Amino acid sequence: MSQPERDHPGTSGVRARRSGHIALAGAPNVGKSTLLNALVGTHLAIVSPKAQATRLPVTGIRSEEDTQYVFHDLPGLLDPAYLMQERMVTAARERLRSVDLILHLHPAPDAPAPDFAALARMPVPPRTPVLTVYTKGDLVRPAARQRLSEEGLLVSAGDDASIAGLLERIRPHLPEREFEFDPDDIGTQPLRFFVVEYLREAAFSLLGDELPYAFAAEVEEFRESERPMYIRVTLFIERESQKGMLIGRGGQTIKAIGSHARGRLEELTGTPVYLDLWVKVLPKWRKSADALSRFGFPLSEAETS
Ligand SMILES: Nc1nc2c(ncn2[C@@H]2O[C@H](COP(=O)(O)OP(=O)(O)O)[C@@H](O)[C@H]2O)c(=O)[nH]1
Ligand SMILES: [Mg+2]
Repeated sequence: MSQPERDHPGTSGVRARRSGHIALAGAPNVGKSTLLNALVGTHLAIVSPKAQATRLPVTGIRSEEDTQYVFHDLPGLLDPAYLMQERMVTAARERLRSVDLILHLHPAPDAPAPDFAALARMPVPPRTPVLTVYTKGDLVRPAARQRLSEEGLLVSAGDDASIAGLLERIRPHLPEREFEFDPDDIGTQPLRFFVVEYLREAAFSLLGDELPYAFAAEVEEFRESERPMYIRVTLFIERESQKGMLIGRGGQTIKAIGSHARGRLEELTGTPVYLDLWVKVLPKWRKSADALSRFGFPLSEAETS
């Protein structure tokens, strides 16, 4: 078990600045988004006990005095079954190619982790260093916890010491260079992106087992300087018969979805938000190249080759 590399001693204690990009990658549901939020200290990425909540990469920044960590929470590396999943995996793979370090997350109760190149279906293993990180450390017994932390890295999202230990292990892999982003920034994506994400998070927690996967959202109007901030959003489902479930009796389900998303947005922006929600049916959007492009999914490898 190697110790974290130390910066050159004797330079009056001032460490050279480092800054770089780190991917949080792994199978669906291993705790990537939860870890991103713990690393950044804000609920930026959506989290769900249901798999595949994350559809597009989410970037979160953590700036310390001498280090800027730019984390990329990726969609789960799965074997794609239809076009949306192909695009999700493509987006994940693309991001894997542009980072300085890959963290391969795997739940501690399911240790050992599989081979990363096989999981990512990359015929040529990435040249980028890959560190295996066992997540959900709180779910295994102390003996297993001890063993896994000796073999590699073990974290629990709620355990600050494990997060600090992880950051220490990441730092030496980041290039020595100036910060890329303002140290006050916690993300790079526009607020519109998070409007959609938080609505989807609510859909995952309130809409049963199937419907969240057929759910999408699109911001139609955004009046950022108004107070409350006015945001009009269309919520999409795939079939007419799903409308009733989304809206709920007396509108209570859609109201709860809006209220969850509004809470998260107000926390993120520190300003009151008004969400004006509309519902539309968009048949088979998850298999439609046009709809997927409109919702921000980059073209899949198969579509561009
Ligand atoms: N007990 C425990 N549960 C966790 C931990 N990290 C994530 N989870 C849970 O695992 C599930 C999947 O988490 P999520 O971050 O959405 O996984 P992702 O699909 O890899 O992004 C959620 O129910 C989380 O609450 C952890 O450290 N401990
Ligand atoms: Mg996720």
